[in-house]
Amino acid sequence: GGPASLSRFRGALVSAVLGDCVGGEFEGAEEVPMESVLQHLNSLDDETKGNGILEYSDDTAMARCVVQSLLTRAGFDEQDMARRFAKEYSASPGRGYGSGVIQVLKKLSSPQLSDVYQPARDQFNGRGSFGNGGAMRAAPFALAFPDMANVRRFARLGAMLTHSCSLGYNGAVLQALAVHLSLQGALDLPQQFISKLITEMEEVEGNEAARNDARILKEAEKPFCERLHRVRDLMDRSKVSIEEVISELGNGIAALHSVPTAIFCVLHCLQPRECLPENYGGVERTIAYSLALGGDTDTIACMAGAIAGAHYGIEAIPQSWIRCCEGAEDADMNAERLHMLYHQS
Ligand code: 8NA
Ligand code: MG
Ligand code: MG
Repeated sequence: GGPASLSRFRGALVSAVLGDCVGGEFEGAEEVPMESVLQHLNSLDDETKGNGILEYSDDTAMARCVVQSLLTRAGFDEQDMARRFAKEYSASPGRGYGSGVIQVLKKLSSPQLSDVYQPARDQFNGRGSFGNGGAMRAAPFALAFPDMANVRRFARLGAMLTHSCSLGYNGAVLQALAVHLSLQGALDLPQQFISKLITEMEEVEGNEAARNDARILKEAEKPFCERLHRVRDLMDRSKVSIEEVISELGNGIAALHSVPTAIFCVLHCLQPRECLPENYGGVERTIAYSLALGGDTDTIACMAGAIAGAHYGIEAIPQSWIRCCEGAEDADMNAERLHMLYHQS
């Protein structure tokens, strides 16, 4: 489809859920042989097995809150979104939330709370979380706001409800911007895609708060920009090993060690790869490759899935995968509603 077509919206939201659901199998694993990944993915096609459904985790649980809030309020409402996060957590606390963010979610359910951003600010001795929990649920912001400045602004605020460290919320901004650009068809020109992201992040990271956090954590002056330059170096190379990707970009629970990685997975899988089955389309390649990196597989596959799905569209997703992932059908319906909201504004 053309820029911002319904197919791209559906592809983005559904692929994010698939990445989360199929990625759960390997979350936290240090090494994941591609053989195991393909075996896991093949079992999804095998309907005779009656594998039952793969459940979604915190990534999708929180993204669903973001979607419902944006749709119900027809825009960003921090009180409403915070309330939905808290309610979702108390209804289903066993979705695999990060150990720190649970405290925030409990505090957000207090009726006495006057500033919904305060619990996040209190995390980690006042430094705030740099986990990828803000970024993992950032895609819907790109599907609600056509204007890039709004995507930036609301993705940041939405993440700050749980992640007040700039290395956390700027990861969410980067993820939302990647989905935004992909939705416009920007991945047709991968070099320009990465250049645009770097240009945007130069501005996003060019303030005192970001510089300060980076200094305290002994990171580069503009940590996400530095990582995006590494992504560009890796994508220029003809052969890159999984080990190199992990050592250059990371596969961990910090946004800095997972959002640029997810972006790389998408770029690397724009073309067929030797290690991946020939009959795989782009979304399948991207998700399979993300899982093979190990580490925070559900979250990296979820983020890469959103970006890839916005590029390839819903047609690139196997029906058999949709059928066995909890929440995939819901995501498809919500994508249609977001598409309407996006084109109204
Ligand atoms: P979070 O805000 O609790 O952050 C995740 C973790 O990162 C924390 O528990 C800390 O260990 C560490 N961390 C974050 N900020 C700081 C800081 N300023 N100083 C020191 N340590 C810090 O949770 P989240 O919502 O960001 O979740 C991130 C990931 O963890 C998600 O992928 C989620 O699924 C979860 N998770 C990951 C695994 C895994 O093995 N990869 C397993 C279960 C849950
Ligand atoms: Mg998860
Ligand atoms: Mg995870």
